[in-house]
Amino acid sequence: MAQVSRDDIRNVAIVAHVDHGKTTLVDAMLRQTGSFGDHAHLGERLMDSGDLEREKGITILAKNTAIAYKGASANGREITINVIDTPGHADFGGEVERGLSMVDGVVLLVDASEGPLPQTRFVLRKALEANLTVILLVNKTDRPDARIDEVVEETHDLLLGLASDIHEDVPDLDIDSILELPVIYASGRAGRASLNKPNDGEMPDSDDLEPLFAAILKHIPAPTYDDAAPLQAHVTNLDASPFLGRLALLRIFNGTIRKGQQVAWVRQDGTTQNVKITELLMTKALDRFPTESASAGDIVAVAGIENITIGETLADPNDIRPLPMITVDDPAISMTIGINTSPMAGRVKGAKVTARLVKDRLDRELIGNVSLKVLPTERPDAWEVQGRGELALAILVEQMRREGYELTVGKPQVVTKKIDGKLHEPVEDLTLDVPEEFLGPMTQLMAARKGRMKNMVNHSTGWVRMEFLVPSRGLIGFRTEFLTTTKGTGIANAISAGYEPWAGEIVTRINGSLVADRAGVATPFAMIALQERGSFFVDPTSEVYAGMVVGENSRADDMDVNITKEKKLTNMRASSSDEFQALTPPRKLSLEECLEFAREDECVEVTPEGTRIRKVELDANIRARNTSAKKRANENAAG
Ligand SMILES: Nc1nc2c(ncn2[C@@H]2O[C@H](COP(=O)(O)OP(=O)(O)OP(=O)(O)O)[C@@H](O)[C@H]2O)c(=O)[nH]1
Ligand SMILES: [Mg+2]
Repeated sequence: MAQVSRDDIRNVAIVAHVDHGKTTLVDAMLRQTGSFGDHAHLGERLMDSGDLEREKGITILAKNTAIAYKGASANGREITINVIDTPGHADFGGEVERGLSMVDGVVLLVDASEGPLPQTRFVLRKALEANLTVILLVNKTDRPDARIDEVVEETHDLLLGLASDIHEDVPDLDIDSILELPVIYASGRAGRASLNKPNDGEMPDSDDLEPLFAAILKHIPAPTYDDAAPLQAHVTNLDASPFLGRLALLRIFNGTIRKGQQVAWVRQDGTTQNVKITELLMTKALDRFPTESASAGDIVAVAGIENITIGETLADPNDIRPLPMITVDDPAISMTIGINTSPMAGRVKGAKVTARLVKDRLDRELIGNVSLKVLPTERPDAWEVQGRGELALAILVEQMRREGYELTVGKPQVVTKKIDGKLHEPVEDLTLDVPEEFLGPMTQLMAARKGRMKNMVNHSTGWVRMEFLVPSRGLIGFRTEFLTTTKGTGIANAISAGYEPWAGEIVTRINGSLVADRAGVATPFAMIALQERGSFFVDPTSEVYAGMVVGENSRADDMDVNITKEKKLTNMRASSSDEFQALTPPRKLSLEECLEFAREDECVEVTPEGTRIRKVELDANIRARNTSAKKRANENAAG
């Protein structure tokens, strides 16, 4: 039994806060090594291959690519660098945790101007806990507002803080080597990196990324394995191929896996089953190719195991040694997802509307998405779906919408917990970067949402950074208000910070809704007459139903309105184009904005053709009764 290391491979993950430039850097690494091949025409951010990823400009799923490196530091050999590009948005933290289970080290990217932010802390903590080697890459040195020295210092402080935080849990943590971590300065977009620090706002002094490749080869440990151990391969991710069906992405830790071989599949529930490897695939750049065998250190995909899932192990049937299951942090936000129950359900031709179809789709999502949970509700046609954050859940709904589903989606809620018999709720560390002038309004905004200020730094650039501990509940619908208050200039970042005792009532939306009181077609005439009362979400001539939210009231309470009223024909007729001109254009709410807007007694109707906000209870009389009952209950509780 000897530990052997494989010097022809490096497995590394790129981790960072959202938008710090991970995917762009991976592009540049692929470009420099000539790995693009047929994909050169695809343009920027090649790893962001999902439709939603390209549209939103963010990475949602962790993905791997294999770079065949033959540059100067390879000394004439070819070295395979498996790079995992991870998402930076906090809602997809589960993806990062899995990505880390595949690699032996990470490149920690930090934006040369923004510095370390909440997700930097999260990913770095996970990397240190897994005892992975860290290379620091200060990215975007070309930014005119770069402050490279400060950012390096802040990252060192963060490292030191984290190391002392976790050193009890990770006894073999080598704090000295952590603090001597290699630092690289780069502009990922320009494809340049150097060990020499450029001046703030300038390019690194090297023409390409060679210094980064050199650092990866030098500092990221080559995979090691036990040459006498049997096969142990860990399922760290899932993918699908139109020809082969489900693919399981494996990191092989020991032994060899061959095409056609029988292996033992150790399942989540502890049972074991023998399966045959019908297809074995190796990644090269952005494509997968069939291969005959792969061994310890390799990252490969296998096809043909239908229900295989993340965290499971493929092992030697004669000597089964399961690897630990992959655990991720608990979900903090939930919402109900059910069939479309609006009067307009089923209008879209071919839409998927039945409870069975919806449930099957949710179950399928669970297989690939470990940070999600689906629980039953009192209704047979609705489920409680729990996830890391609002965005993660909104993206699931958006994906289902595009696949042709019709749904009713409830307002996002927090997942509470009883700790020592007391109600607790999830809280988040929130970092706000705003121009100084918004300091006052921000403090007010956060106070209303029960945020507690923990720290404030004035970068003396006219901008301040404020850190709050705030209930996750207070952040539902926060983004819109924050952007309005800061006139679109502010940057807000939040990350889960565990559970705290319930903070009491939080009112997040001041204005009530304008609710259609009958079914019909919205007329410009009615809308012009009503537009002083608030703003609309629906177009004139669009169809509405009783109980549908057609706009935002300028007052606090809800108002039932007749938006279908026709002009009396005896009046002088103005041409309808005049009418349209007098009408303020309605606000078009995206799915996420609809979810943010909806109040407790409202929900969102989602169809392949669009989204509508509606009252959960469509009947105005029942709604009025519910409201007065609630009022009485509140008065009684107060009195
Ligand atoms: N100035 C400057 N901008 C850059 C550089 N690298 C990337 N960017 C820009 O930063 C933005 C984010 O880049 P991405 O590569 O998508 O960032 P990411 O870290 O992959 O983002 P997520 O995956 O969503 O976390 C894009 O608008 C890039 O054009 C750089 O070196 N300099
Ligand atoms: Mg990305």
